[in-house]
Amino acid sequence: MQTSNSLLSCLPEDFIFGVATAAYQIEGAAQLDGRRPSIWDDFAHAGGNVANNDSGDVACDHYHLWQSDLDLIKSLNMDAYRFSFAWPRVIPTGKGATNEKGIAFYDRLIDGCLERGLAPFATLYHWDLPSDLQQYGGWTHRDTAFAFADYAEVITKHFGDRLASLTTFNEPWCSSILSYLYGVHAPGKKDISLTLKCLHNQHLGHGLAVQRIKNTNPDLATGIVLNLQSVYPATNNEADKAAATRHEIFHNSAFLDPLFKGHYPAEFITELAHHLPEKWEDDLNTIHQPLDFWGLNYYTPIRINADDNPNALYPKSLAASPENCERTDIGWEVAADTFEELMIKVYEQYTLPPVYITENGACINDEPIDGVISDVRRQDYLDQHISAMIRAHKAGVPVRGYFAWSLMDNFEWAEGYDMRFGLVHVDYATQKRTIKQSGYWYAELGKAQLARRA
Ligand code: GCO
Repeated sequence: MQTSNSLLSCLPEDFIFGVATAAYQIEGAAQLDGRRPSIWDDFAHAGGNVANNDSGDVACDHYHLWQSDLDLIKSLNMDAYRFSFAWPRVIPTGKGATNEKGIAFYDRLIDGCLERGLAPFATLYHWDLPSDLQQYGGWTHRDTAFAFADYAEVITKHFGDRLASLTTFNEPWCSSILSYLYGVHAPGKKDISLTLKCLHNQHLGHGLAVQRIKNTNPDLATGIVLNLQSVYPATNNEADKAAATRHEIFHNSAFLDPLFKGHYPAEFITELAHHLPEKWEDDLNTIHQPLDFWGLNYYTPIRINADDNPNALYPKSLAASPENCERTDIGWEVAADTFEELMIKVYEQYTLPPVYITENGACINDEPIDGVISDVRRQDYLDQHISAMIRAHKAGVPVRGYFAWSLMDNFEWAEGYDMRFGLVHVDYATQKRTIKQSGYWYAELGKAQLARRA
């Protein structure tokens, strides 16, 4: 297997390497300087929803440690830093008045990136909806889409001329299906009708926000980040193959089609249109905005069995648990070829703008031994997946950059702090950061890419 380093010369010299984080997962300072609660504060504080009843109250205390964290990113020879704005820090109630201390924090953070030569790749929504909007139904209520567009305009006016790009949503699949159908993420509902209303209103919010961003700053590169699934039937039997096709329509095409084709998949409409908001058709042109880029977050494939329960909901698919495969410590299968296959397949099926790999990484929970974290399995995962990305690029996929998830261990949503995805270890008792072996390996790759431009 060729390694990333041996394949690096296959990438353009302007290809960028970066690291990614998200506000609620790293900032902490949850009740400080005017920030009001988000649905994730409420979900975590409710108890029983997050491992160990962990929350983002303190997290990695990035709100106070952002300067040394930016120094850390620079020391890893990175070109770019992907972070998210916390809506409840910028517009605490979700609508109306902005919070000057919140604006000031992101002013310092973005200027700090620029001073260190780090391109700021920002996300508007990484799941921390202001709780004040949730009391009106949050994303299941159409008004939230318009509040989101107002928020997008505020961010663009304050920061747009300094950002390398602005992403509307990180993984709307998580903030709709994981949050409203499976109940695993905030606000923890299990209702197909609420799921479809949330999914559609988030699509609408995306389209409205792109219009506002472009009206405010036409030059600001604008896109969306999707966690598409690499779907395979668990067996060769026809029922599993049909279930895999249905699964792909529900979990991938219900996002890709409205965003990039201007309509929902026909089968999705046949099966589920009655759960969409009234007059949903009238929103399709707004949703279908031209984008400068899109982001792909990828970790693991999914293998599908048919769900033959007569009461099963569409898409009537179940995730199989294959035997004898390599897994990370969160239980996700490691199969880098499925990453390459997904990228090639999606560009065969859709007309898409260039893509950034906005998240890829491994949950490996190694702890320091004599101050050293020898996370060889994460290094191997990154090497295999960056190599797979380069092969997809050689096959014609217009990939422009790669962001490792994550800069540092952080609040892993329902898994709390038990699951570690960082290139840098965080001792949460002391907030001490320790670069792991994988971090040093990734830094060497970044250094090699920088050297190609010298
Ligand atoms: C996601 C989120 C990240 C996660 C990471 C590991 O993709 O789910 O963007 O916030 O922490 O992916 O699950």
